Amino acid sequence: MLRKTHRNKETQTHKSIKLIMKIGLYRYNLPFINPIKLLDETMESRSGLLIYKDGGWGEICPLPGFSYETIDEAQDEALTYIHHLVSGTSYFPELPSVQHGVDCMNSKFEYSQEEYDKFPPNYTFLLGNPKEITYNWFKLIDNFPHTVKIKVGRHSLKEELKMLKEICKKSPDVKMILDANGLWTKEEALSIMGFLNKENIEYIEDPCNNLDDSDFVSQQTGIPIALDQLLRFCPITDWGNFSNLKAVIIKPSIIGGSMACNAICEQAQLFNIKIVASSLFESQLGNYNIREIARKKLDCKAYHGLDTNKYFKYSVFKNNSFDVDFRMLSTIYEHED
Ligand code: OSB
Ligand code: MG
Repeated sequence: MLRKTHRNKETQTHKSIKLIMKIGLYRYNLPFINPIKLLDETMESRSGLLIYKDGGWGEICPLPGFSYETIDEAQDEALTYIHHLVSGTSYFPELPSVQHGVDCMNSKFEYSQEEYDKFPPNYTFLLGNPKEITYNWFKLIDNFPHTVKIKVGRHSLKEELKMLKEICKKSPDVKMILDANGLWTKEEALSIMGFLNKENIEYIEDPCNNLDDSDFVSQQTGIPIALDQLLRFCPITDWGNFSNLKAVIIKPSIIGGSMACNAICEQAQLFNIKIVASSLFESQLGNYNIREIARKKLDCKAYHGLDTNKYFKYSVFKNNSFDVDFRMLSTIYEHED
């Protein structure tokens, strides 16, 4: 009886919000199942903003350590954007995360399970220390994924090499995407690569913290590299100078709106470089939006690495649906015509 009353109340609130709302800005804070350490900081949860207008949803969620802007700066600019919209003047956002969120909102993507299932992530993403990663890989023994992305450069060379060798031994055909986030020196990268079969390595994302050392690693080993955080230090006109640049990683939350993403995409196609649309631990809604960008706008139908939803304890979508769950959001701004 109690449950029923509660459920009724819930749908009512949801309906009334949906009917009157035209423009809204909301904040979420989603805890991870286990704390996540990407660089120095350990993250217990992910905070971001959802922006809504007339049936379209966008997400604005700079990530500390990776984005230049903070979430508070992004929120300020999102509010500036909204105030212009409400007063009928135009404003083009400057911050990449805001550009991206506004672009998605205006694209009015449709969310459905059927579409979602047609376009699963191209690689399995594994996080954790070398023991956890090895263990989690072994758990997939029934049907090892073809490609796995693994963070490296975080633990001792010995432990990481052991992990990579064990993974290759268990699944000799595996293709590994190694993401060092610039944490290896070129000597470290060379020494660990010397023990691996290069057939098992799809590419290394940002092996070292600068373009020259990263290029040196691929030159010496014949192993391709991909540019992710290093992309911003590399003018598009220099892409041809690399000895083996296989992919550029597009994180729209960092690169910005569709204009910036499309420019990179066009150039990549010219150079025959793979484009990988990738996540910044957006919420499930932001993750879906990036899939839609990859599928519909960047024309990189085959490539996207967005296997990050599994690390979240809760979703901004209601159970088994793609309806936004307003109970997960706090309202920053709402406006009705
Ligand atoms: O360097 O690719 C990265 C997540 C947050 C910040 C930076 C990175 C990542 C990932 C996510 O690796 C996995 C992916 O989408 O490839
Ligand atoms: Mg990366």
